[in-house]
Amino acid sequence: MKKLILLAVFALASVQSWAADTIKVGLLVEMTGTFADFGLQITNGAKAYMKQHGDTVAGKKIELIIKDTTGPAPDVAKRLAQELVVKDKVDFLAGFGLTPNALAVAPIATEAKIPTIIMNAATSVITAKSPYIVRTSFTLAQVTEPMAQWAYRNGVRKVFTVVADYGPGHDAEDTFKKAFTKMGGQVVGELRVPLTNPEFGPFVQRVKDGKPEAVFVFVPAGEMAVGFMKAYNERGLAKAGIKLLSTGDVTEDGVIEALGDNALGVISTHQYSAAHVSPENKAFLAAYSQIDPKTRPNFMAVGAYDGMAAIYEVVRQLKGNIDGDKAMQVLKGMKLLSPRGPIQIDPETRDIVQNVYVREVKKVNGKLYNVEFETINAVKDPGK
Ligand code: VNL
Repeated sequence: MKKLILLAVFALASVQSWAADTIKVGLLVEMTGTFADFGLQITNGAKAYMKQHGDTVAGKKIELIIKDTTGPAPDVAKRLAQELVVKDKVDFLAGFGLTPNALAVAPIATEAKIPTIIMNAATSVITAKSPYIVRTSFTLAQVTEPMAQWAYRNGVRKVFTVVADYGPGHDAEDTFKKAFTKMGGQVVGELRVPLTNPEFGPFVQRVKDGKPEAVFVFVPAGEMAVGFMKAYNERGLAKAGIKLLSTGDVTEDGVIEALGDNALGVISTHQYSAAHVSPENKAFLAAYSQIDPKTRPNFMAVGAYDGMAAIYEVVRQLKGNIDGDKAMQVLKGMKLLSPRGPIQIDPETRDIVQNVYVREVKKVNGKLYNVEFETINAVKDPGK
């Protein structure tokens, strides 16, 4: 009975938004706590797109409704998503810095038939949890496989892996091991660190004691990346000859200056660097700095910018009349020219297909950047 009432409310919600002259996008993001930088990057990226392209599409005003999930808090994310659907009658759900929040909202997307754009969360399974989910960010498997292959091709044979102990970390760990051992490499140790408040010192010491040639790391962007880098330096791993290989989350543009010169030479694989040279990236950086001149945009801002581009295209093609199923038809197979390069939504999996770049941390005009030096074109999520 409760479910029937809920369905009736959802049906009413979609009828009302049909007639309204505003398209509402509910952004569920981490605006406070340890992961507050994610919410800032995602909202800035979305606003940058709107600044650059105006806030009216097909005669309808695009409105962002921003809600704070406060961190990895699936119950909060779920309640806020329900409110956005039932009370605010949003046409789209979007945002999601963190995997647990995206997973919690998948059943609501399905039940209410709300197209839901994952702008960051990067565990492979997320898009399989609802036919109304698409992803404009990346998956850990997608960026990790090229790292394992690059390492082997460049002579690395013994690697220790360190990952955050939750969905994306498990994907990174599995993918690295599979790809690296398939080529003939060896994973000599695996560690999982807690997602909140990890004390990296003892973990990093165990890596050092394992005497690998390199350590492969995924921890979420932001404070955790800074914490890992600090322990890596303090425990003298570089001096012991243990190379640092990571996904771009660790050396992301938002924190790279805070990592300091110790980060010079770190090799990573990822989909976006602020140093990417293209007219699209130049325009993006200019739009972003109009929204927030004090921060450098990272991959999350780009995921949000492209997510808004996808939403604008849906509104345009459906002439402002948003229907969940029709919206999904437009999203499947959509191609966009992103600040990171060409991207496409795989029509089968609704996940992103994109270039993955191998980069090295270098100084460019006195500032630290991930300088791309190799491109692997049109990579699909190998986790599917
Ligand atoms: C996730 C993936 C979070 C990659 C991250 O930090 C990240 C996630 C914000 O899926 O939870 O860098």
